[in-house]
Amino acid sequence: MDSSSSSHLLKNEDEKVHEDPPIKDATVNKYGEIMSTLPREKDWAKSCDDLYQYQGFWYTGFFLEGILSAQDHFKARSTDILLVSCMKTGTTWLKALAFAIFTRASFDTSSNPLLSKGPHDCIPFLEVDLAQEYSRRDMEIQLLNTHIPYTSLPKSIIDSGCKIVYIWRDPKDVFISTWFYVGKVLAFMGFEPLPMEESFELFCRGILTYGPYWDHVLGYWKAKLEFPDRILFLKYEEMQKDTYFYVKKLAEFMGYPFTSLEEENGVAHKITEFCNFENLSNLQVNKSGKHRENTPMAIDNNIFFRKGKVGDWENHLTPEMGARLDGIMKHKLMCSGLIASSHEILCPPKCPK
Ligand code: PAP
Repeated sequence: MDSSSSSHLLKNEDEKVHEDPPIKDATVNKYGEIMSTLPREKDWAKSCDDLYQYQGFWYTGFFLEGILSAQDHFKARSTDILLVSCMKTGTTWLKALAFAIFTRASFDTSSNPLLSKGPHDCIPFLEVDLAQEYSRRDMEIQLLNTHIPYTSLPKSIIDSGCKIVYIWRDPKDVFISTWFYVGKVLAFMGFEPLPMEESFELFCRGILTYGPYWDHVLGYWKAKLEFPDRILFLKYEEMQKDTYFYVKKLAEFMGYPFTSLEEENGVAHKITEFCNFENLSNLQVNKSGKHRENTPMAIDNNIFFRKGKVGDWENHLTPEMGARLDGIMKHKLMCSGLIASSHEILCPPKCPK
């Protein structure tokens, strides 16, 4: 990678390519009309706004407006690299790894912007940061991230042929991670989160922001089967077992493989260690800093770091609840080739092509 393609990542606001005009009222009204026709279900809190079902998936009004706007306006480029996940499946980790890989010619791990900005501030989030008609997109930035399901991606992403990295995770840990995260966010907004058992029922019915979880995974898996070279499929549990292997795989897929000199100098190892849960969660910026600081959407970076463990569900769900989620996942995914048995939810074949 040439260093000029990464130095822009630190550009100031005033150096960016586009300026945002005010959002047009007509656009907001247009989405309001669409949204008023959609099926609704209650979210994971008492007296909180509903979730809307759009193109088969559930969203809060805030995310749905962003998705509708991104579908209308976002212009992808063939050189983009899209990091995709359903919520709480390893996005923060994947963003840190991809950013450290992409910027390594300009910054080593002692000077990387990840030391002073959380991973979510280093890579823009499509449906929030890039959804407007005149996006503030820095045209040099190749990395972006989204939770949008494959079948709802803006058409320009599909047409561009850009690379996609997808990360998924055992649904039992996804549920627990989501429950703790959503509980904190809702409490912060002044809502009383539902008890775990009630949220679990909703999760099993597929009702969660960006859910059903299994349909999200299946959508990208089918796309992977159709476009094998375009999509890299990663699994959180496998990455925990052999992060170094997947860091090299990710770099290769992104088009920035580690050179033999870099291998000799241990660059891939350093990135692996730098981005591990222990190190990242203990950086001051992630302990006490804020994501989207100085905006109305500011949120503590530490909300994205909880335990970072495989199998924490066992501390919170009964074996019956675990078996129920495994059963749903198996039923939904078995014929897809992604998993051949419920055992593989936890132990998939290494790095499916
Ligand atoms: P997001 O969808 O809000 O972006 P996401 O990063 O996908 O969240 O998921 C958060 C989970 O990843 C948390 O899992 P837990 O609740 O089971 O602990 C979080 O702790 C974990 N996580 C964050 N950073 C890392 C990391 N560097 N390595 C491994 N796991 C991580």
